[in-house]
Amino acid sequence: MRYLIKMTLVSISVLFIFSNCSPVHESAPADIMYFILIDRFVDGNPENNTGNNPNSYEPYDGSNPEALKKYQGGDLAGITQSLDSLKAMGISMLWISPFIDNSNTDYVGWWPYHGYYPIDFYQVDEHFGTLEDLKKLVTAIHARNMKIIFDMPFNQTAADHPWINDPGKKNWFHMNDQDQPYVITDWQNQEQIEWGELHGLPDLAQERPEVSEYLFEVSKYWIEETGCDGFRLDAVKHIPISFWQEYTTRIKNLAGPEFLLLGEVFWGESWRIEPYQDIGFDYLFDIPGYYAIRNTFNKGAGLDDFSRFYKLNTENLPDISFATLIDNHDVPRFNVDLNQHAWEKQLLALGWLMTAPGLPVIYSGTELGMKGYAVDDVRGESQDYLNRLPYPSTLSEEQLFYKKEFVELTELRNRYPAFHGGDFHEIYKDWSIYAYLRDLGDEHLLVCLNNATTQEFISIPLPEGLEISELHKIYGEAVIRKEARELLLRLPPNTLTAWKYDGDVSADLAKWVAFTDRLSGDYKLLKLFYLDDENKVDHLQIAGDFNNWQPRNYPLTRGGDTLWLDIPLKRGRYVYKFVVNDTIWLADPNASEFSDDPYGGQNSILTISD
Ligand SMILES: [Ca+2]
Ligand SMILES: [Ca+2]
Ligand SMILES: [Ca+2]
Repeated sequence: MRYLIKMTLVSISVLFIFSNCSPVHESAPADIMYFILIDRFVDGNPENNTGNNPNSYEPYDGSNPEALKKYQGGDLAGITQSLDSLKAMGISMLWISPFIDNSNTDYVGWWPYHGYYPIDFYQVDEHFGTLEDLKKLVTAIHARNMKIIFDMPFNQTAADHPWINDPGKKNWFHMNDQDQPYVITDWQNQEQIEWGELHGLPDLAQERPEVSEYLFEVSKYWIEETGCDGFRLDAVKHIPISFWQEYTTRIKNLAGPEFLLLGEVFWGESWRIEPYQDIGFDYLFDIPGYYAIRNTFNKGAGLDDFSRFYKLNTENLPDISFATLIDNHDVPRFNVDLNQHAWEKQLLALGWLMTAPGLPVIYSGTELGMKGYAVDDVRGESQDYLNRLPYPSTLSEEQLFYKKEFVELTELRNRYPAFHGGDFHEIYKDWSIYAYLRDLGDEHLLVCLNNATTQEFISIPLPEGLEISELHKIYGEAVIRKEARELLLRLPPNTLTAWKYDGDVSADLAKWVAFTDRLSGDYKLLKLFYLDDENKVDHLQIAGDFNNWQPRNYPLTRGGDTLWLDIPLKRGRYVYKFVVNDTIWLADPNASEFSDDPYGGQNSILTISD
């Protein structure tokens, strides 16, 4: 029933868009990228499903999770068949998982259906099709005015790559003095990260000219054979920066400045990404932003912490264009652990992605609300394969509804260039509500999102330098009224609303605004205490996933040798640490639960239920 009501409201707002149609902009709409794990998408040719090993294929029927370690039949022909429906979804660019020929055997029980165990860099894997299928796909993409980028795994090879036993290729791999592979034991040590084996796979020595030359020739081959539009480069942080500097220059010289290079530097901290910002990539994935989005819209971190995070990210990484994401095939899907409001929260996170700067990258299945699974939850094994379920061959009514809601967001982004290329200004933030402007030329947009599970009423004072006369709703369900220098809003729970307005934004309008300490109806105040019996604490803060691990001050009172902190939190399960005197990070000894942190220490866990 809820669906029907919501659909009616949406169709009214769609009519509203057309009746207030904005002038058509000259600039082409920016891209929305869609990521396809080839094997898990559409099976366009069942004849290639077993490849050259019948054991490699076992269809998943919902009750045999072991089958997900094998191939599921998706292929290049299946993608070609799906292009019209992808285009209709507002997608303009595809990133496909590696099609390069993979090992023909399993690796400790796992078949290389994901494409990251290359055995022949010059062949198409037999499960995915042929070179002809690949060329057909690129032609069909370009015929629809779409683009496609290929995933290039250059860090490692399959464990049974023929070079392993080739004496002439001995030094193509990283080996230590004892002729043994390096193992990554210290994730703070960049040399280990670059030279150590990932998942125990042979690690290519890209600093050797013959290896870098080979990888360049491979790239050149695929560009010249297919006319693809770019590469997504895998495991960038595991390959020396010197390689990337030369590689990106040579590829741009070969394929032209428009050839897109998207790098995967999988670090959650912006300072770790900083060294990669000026080495020739057009885009890097916004992994820090991924964590902030997840902590905020899935776990209930405050929007002030979200904003503090983005400010830091923007300031630390001024030269990066980000490819933004809410999840991908390497992490649990966004909605993992979200039982209540799972789709609403996911749509809200996607609403942020579609109205914020960056190149949105959507993991296939996101538009259907495909369910995510937590690490180690189900079988005590990697979560990977459970977050890589096959794309449904027929869509349920619920999935069709989700897809329709998703498409409303892509249409919103595609219709208004300011969402992609406009200036960003906050105008309001409290614990649950975030309002911001996107401004490009004479296109002025206002977005307000409510991350509370409760309906909220707020008033936003208009900052100096912002003039708003008329507001026209272009997306969502909130109600707005302008009175003198104030906007009055009623915001439904878990929603984002956008307006186009007539008015003016002065060139010196501040990018960030002060935090309004206003709690939505779904917050609770939690008291945590810290025993300071030696009276050594001058400054006590907390950092956790509820504030994106940015240490934050909370109201603090002292009673004898005990310090009490008042922390507003929503229902959920959180991981945190005390930060004492700005430098010492400690688990809360009074927590009832703990987990390991990535640095050999412990985090505390707290759970807030109803
Ligand atoms: Ca197939
Ligand atoms: Ca193969
Ligand atoms: Ca490496």
